[in-house]
Amino acid sequence: MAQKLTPDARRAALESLPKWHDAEARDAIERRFVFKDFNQAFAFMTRVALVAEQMDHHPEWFNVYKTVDVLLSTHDADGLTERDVTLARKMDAFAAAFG
Ligand code: HBI
Repeated sequence: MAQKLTPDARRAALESLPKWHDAEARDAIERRFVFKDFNQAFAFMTRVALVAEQMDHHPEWFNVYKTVDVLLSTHDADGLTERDVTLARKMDAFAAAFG
């Protein structure tokens, strides 16, 4: 089972993920993605879904039209783990590719 990040590791992770921020009421990180339109937003979600399945690690997300709000946390660890950081990096890369 993935272990919760230590405070130092968590701080370093967030510094390496400048577009993400701490969630309010949970040991989690959040980011808002805004795309050109709904098609791009959903294409992004589809691409992420494939990786989430491969990783067996899934985002908590909310989509309205061209916006996708994402929260990442590890349910098994009830907090932020390396798996969340890895998925966040992959999501940033996919979003950058979508332009
Ligand atoms: N996704 N974010 C997240 N956190 C988990 O703990 C998690 C998951 N996807 C699948 C998963 N765990 C399974 O490994 C467990 O539910 C068995």
